Amino acid sequence: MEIPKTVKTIAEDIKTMKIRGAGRIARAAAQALKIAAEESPYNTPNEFKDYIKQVAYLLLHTRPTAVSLPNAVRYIIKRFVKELPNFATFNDMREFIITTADNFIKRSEQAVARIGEIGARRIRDGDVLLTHCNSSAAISVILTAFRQGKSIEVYATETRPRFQGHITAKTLGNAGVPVTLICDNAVRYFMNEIDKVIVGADAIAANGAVVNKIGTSVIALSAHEARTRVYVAAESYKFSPETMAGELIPIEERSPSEVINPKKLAEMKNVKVRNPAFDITPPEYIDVIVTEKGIIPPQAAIIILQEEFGWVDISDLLEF
Ligand code: RI2
Repeated sequence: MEIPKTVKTIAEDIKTMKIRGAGRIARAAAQALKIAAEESPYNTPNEFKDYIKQVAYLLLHTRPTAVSLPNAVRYIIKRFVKELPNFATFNDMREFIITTADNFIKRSEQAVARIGEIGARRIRDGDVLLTHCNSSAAISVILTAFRQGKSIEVYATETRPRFQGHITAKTLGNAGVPVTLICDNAVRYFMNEIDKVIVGADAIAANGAVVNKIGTSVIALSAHEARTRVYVAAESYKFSPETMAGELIPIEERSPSEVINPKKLAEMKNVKVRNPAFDITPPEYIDVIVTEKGIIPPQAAIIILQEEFGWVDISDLLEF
């Protein structure tokens, strides 16, 4: 079926990480469904239904790990499918997708702001924080605490291979927060100076394990050894319903060219490159997860999942 170029561009931008960050990816997917509805080349209910499903499929196959992406698509499609018998005209269908996508985007933005408010309560005046990669949720906590007048300092890892830590350092620095940019491998060297580690999440499993940017698990391990607390800031749509039914969260492996120049690699004999984008931090190394619904210990992840999705029928989830 024909899919508008604007929609395909969003899918491509997610794939190439022009649009990145689990929350932003989710909002971009919702936006893409909205645009797809607005620019639909099909105007009969049956065609439109199949077309929307195809757009959903395209979006779902852009990046595999961030659960926020399928959860955003599901939020819209599930409601759409449930409402199908009640649509009188094609226009009703189109309007429904547009409104539901807008609702998701609004809900997502509000969640990030709320996480900031809730998480900032756990930050004390004088705290030295460490963050990894570039998480809007973690930044929301840090900036809210800072704007409340708490004197804080942040260590930001550069986050090889894509250096998203530079974005974090710039954002926080521009807001007036004192930032120290460090190499990823300097984390243990500085850990004893850190009061709290605060990171985001791409996905959270039913047992409270957190999937986040590669390197997070070694930071959490180092924090655990130094008895430094680890906070994860994540919206409820980052929790993976599939994991309630025993599915594993796939870990994206990206191109070797992000790690080393292909020409340089070609000069090396018997060398291959692996480039996993994420790793898994077990719940034992996480103190709390800050969600927009409140703060939970990682072991309570199942409660958030049940509130969001009820008991999961895996065949239902895999439909898209
Ligand atoms: P927010 C990012 O993934 C990072 O791993 C970050 O911690 C996580 O998404 C959550 O980001 P990537 O897209 O949703 O850079 O909190 O691979 O912004």
